[in-house]
Amino acid sequence: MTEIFKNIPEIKFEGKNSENPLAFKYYDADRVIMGKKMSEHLPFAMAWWHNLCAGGTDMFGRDTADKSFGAEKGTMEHAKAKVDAGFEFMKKLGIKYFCFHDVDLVPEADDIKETNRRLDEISDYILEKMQGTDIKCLWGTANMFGNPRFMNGAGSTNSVDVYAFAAAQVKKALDLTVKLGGRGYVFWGGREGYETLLNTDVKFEQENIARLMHMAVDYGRSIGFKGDFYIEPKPKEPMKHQYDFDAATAIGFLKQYGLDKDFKLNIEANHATLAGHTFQHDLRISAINGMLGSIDANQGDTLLGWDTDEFPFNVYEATLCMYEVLKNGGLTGGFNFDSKNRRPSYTMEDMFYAYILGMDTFALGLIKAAEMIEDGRIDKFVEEKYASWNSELGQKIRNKETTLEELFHYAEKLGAPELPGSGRQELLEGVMNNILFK
Ligand code: XLS
Ligand code: CA
Ligand code: CA
Repeated sequence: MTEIFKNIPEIKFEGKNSENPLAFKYYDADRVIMGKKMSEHLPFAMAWWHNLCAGGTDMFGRDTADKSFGAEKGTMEHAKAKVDAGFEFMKKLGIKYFCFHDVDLVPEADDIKETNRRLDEISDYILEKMQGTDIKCLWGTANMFGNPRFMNGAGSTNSVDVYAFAAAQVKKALDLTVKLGGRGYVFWGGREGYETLLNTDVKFEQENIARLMHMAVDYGRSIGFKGDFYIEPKPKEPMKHQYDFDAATAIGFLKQYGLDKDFKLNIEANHATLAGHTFQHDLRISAINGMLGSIDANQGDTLLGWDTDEFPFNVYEATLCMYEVLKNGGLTGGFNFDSKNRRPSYTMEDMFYAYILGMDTFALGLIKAAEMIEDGRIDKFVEEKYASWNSELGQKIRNKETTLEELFHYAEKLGAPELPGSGRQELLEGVMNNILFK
């Protein structure tokens, strides 16, 4: 096998004083943090699409990066070259998982039968590559937003034929996910939404999406898929309004349609901020509902109103993310870098620098989040903040043993409550800084 990333060695941990750009400064796979190896806390995944397919094309210009990997684009040789490149890339970085859309793997043919034949061929090739390695699939998905047929949505489309095509893609993508041993299956509803309510029957569309998801669960379980299904919330882009707006909306939808036992959420940092939330907010909302499943680990630019999918470097955000993940007892999924190099970072070295940055940022976030928990000052404050609820009255309310009238009489007797106590935000932010920079 010819080496593709010729000047890139295996990336090793060298520690924070290293100035070697091709070394980890914080990600030390075997280092134990709170009883678990870093590599177990952080099951990192490579996103097939950004890393192996995307060359930097944007609305104003064509590719800057050459992702041909020595083969002619649009051929099965190219599809295989991407597999070769992907496995070499993951091995050199010590990444154990990948995520894919069906159409990332092979060029889509005019007829679905031919596309599926190509998918069988490439998945056999991927399986071969997986042998003798500990690389696995984190999750698979079907791209139901790129082809023009999905202009009005997939599960939410007005066309029953397009709906059937979407269902066929989901079936095949589930087959592939199971074949490659995937931990999860993602629904990102990129075109499941609307531009104007003047032409949209929202209730009808949402019921049809739910039906598609139910069929996916039934089929998945019938072929032995034991993992989680995920919804990946995103509020907008490409549609003006997407039904899976944020974690809370997606959870409401899953509960409304009886899908909450089989589905969890795949939270993407940049999508949370597009919804006007912090990343931490959507993680917390998912976690308290028992639905924090997996993470797309990128970062947006809040000065821009669109999905920039940048590699994460913000250690504050990564720390608060890992704080939520540790409190959640980890993830059943992992951390997929749904991130892309900036357009001018077009060389092969840049692909490695980007993943090193992302992996180091989350490793540092993990170290610092564990320190925050072990330090205990923040937890202690939160416990004390709610201490009044330990009173007899507090317990009665929590145990659903009070009435409005009883509380009315209690309030009358009291006359006026004392102020509830300082929120100490600045103090706590100082504690976090103190831990981050000590
Ligand atoms: C796009 C989404 C997409 C999903 C998978 O914004 O992040 O990449 O993760 O379809
Ligand atoms: Ca995104
Ligand atoms: Ca994503």
